[in-house]
Amino acid sequence: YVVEPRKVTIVGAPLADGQPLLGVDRGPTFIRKRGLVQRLERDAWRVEDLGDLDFEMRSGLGRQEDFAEGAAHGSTKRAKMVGHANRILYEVTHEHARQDKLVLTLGGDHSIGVGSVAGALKGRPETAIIWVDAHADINSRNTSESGHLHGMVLSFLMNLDNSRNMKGFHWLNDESIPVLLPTRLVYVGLRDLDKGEKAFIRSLGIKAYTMHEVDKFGIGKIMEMVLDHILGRTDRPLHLSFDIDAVDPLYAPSTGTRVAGGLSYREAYYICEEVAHSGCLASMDLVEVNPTLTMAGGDERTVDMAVGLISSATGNSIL
Ligand code: 5AB
Ligand code: MN
Ligand code: MN
Ligand code: MN
Repeated sequence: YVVEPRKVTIVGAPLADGQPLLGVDRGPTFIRKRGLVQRLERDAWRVEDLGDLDFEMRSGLGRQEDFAEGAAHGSTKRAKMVGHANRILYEVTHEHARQDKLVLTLGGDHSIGVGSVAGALKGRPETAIIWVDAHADINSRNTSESGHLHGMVLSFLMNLDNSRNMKGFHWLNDESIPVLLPTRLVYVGLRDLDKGEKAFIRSLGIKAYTMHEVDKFGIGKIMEMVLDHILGRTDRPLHLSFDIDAVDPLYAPSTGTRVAGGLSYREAYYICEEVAHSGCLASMDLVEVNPTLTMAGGDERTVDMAVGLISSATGNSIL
């Protein structure tokens, strides 16, 4: 599968409402500032940067109230806002996917994956997803303990527990947006799952390469198995959804949900290099970079890692 020769669309999705911490909405700005466009142009991409989408919505409730301790306990937080923003993102990503471009979405928290993947699936229905993350992000409103939408992305895309009927997400009930099939998804880097998430992954038979398998087989073998599982001999479009918290906090500390024991610096790059090597990358998200969570200069390292990973996934090879 090949996108129109070396045309990439960049879209900033400055959303923070899928989780409690402010700052992740500034991810796209920081990633651009560290030279993303220049890197892509240097690698012979024709870049169209759409800038950041405007997600403003007048709603009665402020986010502080929604995320306050005990507020609306056990319920999904800011569904209207997150659903609304994702609808806007979906319209844009779908349009550019349809035009056969490589579509690059900069988060924002991972809840923006609803719109970016829905756009990819509508524009290119054969799309398969590689989800690189410490977390599985497959909670439904029935299983989520936090109510944070950045941990519920795949339940919308797969319509688990009838998620598409949640307020804010009705737009997903459109026959032209294919429901994501369990066989079209593969995880890499998992190490922090909720009980309900484990049950979904087991019962749906989703291929999941956790950190245990990365340790056991090594990242070289893992990527062979990943690409074999979702591509096999076919040549279908790949969507890479890369949550920076998949990377060990040693190398990418500026993110809201850090989990120790993650991908090494080289393992993270290797994943992106192999995706590039497949020749099938059609869309990508880089999410959860929160440059305002600074610890010992962490923000620069994290943002530079984000830029580097995008650069590798889009074909910048070492030699
Ligand atoms: B991220 C947790 N499973 O549902 C939940 O960062 C964490 O997009 C979700 O991967 C982490 O709140 C979401 C505990
Ligand atoms: Mn995630
Ligand atoms: Mn995560
Ligand atoms: Mn996170």
